[in-house]
Amino acid sequence: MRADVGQYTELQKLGSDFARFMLNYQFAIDEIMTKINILTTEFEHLHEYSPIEHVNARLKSPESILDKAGRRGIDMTFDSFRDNILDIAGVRVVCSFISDAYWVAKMLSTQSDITVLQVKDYIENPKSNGYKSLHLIVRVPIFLSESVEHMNVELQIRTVAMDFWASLEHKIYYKFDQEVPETLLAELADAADVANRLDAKMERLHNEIRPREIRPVDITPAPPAADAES
Ligand code: 0O2
Repeated sequence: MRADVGQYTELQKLGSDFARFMLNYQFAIDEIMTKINILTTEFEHLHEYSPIEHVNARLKSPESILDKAGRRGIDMTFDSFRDNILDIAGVRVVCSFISDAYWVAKMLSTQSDITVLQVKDYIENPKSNGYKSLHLIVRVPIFLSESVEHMNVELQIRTVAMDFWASLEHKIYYKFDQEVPETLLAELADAADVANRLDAKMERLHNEIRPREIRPVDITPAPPAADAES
């Protein structure tokens, strides 16, 4: 095979542009992680327990971004990826209790530098397969040497039981390539019900020592700004 030096140089440039594009999303994740760490540490100090079991962050791979853009008919430009693919940076917060999940959402979304663009409350309104989680798309500023960029981050906030169910369901869908047998779907629906009852029971027990109400988030997403970057 003969190497085409022109193509090779273009690929190198594309790789380098992609790396620069992704770097800003990594900074946005870093900002959100710092906010979560501060909230958790303060909460632990005040209440002597942690509302958060664990936090994961991930950057969508360039392959997944191109794949999603292709599936959704999104223009193959960085501007278009930024405007239309809102989960390039993702942070998943796994909480002990449902009330904690809403607390985390509220504490983050009311910070003055955060703009909430979208809220999907699959805890209040689970998906038909049983999936539960609270999803927020937030915009956070990152301060660079010569500019301030506003980056979108997808937050998924849920309980341990919801997370356990979602990761198993994801593995099953992956294994069966989306064609999951009916019996397994029924078992998954049943498992979702068990997980819900566990969450409700744990919340009740926890309330015995620390009474709290489950208050779903009351967040109105900001209207899209005509000149803002997405
Ligand atoms: P991945 O690989 O996990 O990132 P969007 O994709 O955000 O443009 P969508 O799908 O309407 O639009 O957003 P939604 O409903 O907020 O879901 C976003 C993410 O939530 C998904 O990302 C999954 O991670 C998770 N999710 C949503 N529904 C389910 C579900 O039924 N089961 C499981 N296990 N996870 C779910 P992606 O992009 O699908 O994949």
